[in-house]
Amino acid sequence: MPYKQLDQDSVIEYIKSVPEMKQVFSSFDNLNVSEIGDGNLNFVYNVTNNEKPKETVIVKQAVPFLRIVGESWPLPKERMNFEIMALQHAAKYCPALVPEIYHASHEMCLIIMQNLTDHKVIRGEIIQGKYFPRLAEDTSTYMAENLFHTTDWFLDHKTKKELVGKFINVDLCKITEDFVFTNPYEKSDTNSFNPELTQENIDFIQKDSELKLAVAEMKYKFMNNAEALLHGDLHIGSIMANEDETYVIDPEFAFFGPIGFDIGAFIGNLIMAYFSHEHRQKLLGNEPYQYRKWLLDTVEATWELFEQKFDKLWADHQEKENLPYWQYEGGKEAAAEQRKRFIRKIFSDTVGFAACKMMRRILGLAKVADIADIEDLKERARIERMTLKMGKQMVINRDSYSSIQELTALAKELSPL
Ligand code: SR1
Ligand code: MG
Repeated sequence: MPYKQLDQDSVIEYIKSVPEMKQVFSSFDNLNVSEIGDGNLNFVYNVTNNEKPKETVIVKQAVPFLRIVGESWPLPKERMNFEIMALQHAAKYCPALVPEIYHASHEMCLIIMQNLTDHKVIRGEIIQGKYFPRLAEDTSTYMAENLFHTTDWFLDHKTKKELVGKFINVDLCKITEDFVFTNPYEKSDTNSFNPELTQENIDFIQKDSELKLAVAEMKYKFMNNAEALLHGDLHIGSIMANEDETYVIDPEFAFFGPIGFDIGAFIGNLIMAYFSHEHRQKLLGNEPYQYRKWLLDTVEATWELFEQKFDKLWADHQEKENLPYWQYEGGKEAAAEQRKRFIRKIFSDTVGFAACKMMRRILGLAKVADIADIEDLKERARIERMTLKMGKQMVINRDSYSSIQELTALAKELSPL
């Protein structure tokens, strides 16, 4: 079927034409459709059988423009192919952590998948102060499994390069290059600020040479280090969860890039949530300590679990393959040292990328609701200044942090528990 942009009515017609949908819906007579997309790029429809609410799917379609801006900003709809491929790839290594795909169409640039009716996008829930006991465990597994199994440490040279080729995601990488690593650090029409931020606050980022060099180094790394297949946009709006389960969604930005980019995205978002809850917990009438502590505990646990899991996958693989340097005295120790050094480098990248992800959400086009929805603009600006201050220190000093606790200590220094 040639591409056609769907709407509430034509989604039903499309569903009826897909053979796999007969296994989901016992009848097409009373389907309810609602557009629920709250992201910046695509349209997302919830399709549910009114008579049997358990019969339900999500239809996600890419349109040939950037939704947050409108038709004046063209963006190839074929970006959906990356999401399809990335979900299929993740299903190999951590099927319990990604939604099931029922149908995918490269022509229609759409995917029909499992509707996670018992799970919510965690950003909104974290704003409300909800706990997700499995978040660090599951997110670290998702990252370790997907990232390790797409590195040269695991794949043979040919498979790796062929996969890198399939995931050359020109247009969505350009969005990240512009909106995460460029525009927020200079004067740009795409930036937007809280009016309560002063010129001095903006210059603190945009006119600091050391910071600009550091961000430029992170951008170069993003563009040139094809280490592993990334999710590419792993913020807390790309995770749906409840107390028992976690699902990672929306990998349309997938490409081969530096491993620390995914980890940094997730950790940077939790740090922003931590800052925002200095204000929010009071609004909710809660004692701020417990929830904010949980956010920082989750930052620490995510990194520590990721480090352990990535190292174990790698060590087990080295053992299984009986690599040559395991076959001499001291070889195993050398291999362990090699892993340690590489993971140390991932950590400094994680810190640098987390910083860029934080600063862009304050000065750039796309915000995070955690902070941007704070109605008292003076209070919002106060939280934004802490975020900028922390981001700046992190990116400049990214190589000097020797533990995740040093990073959470910095967050606590700027915004005490
Ligand atoms: C201009 S698009 C802004 C952002 O939306 C996505 O979620 C990505 O984070 C992208 O940078
Ligand atoms: Mg997204």
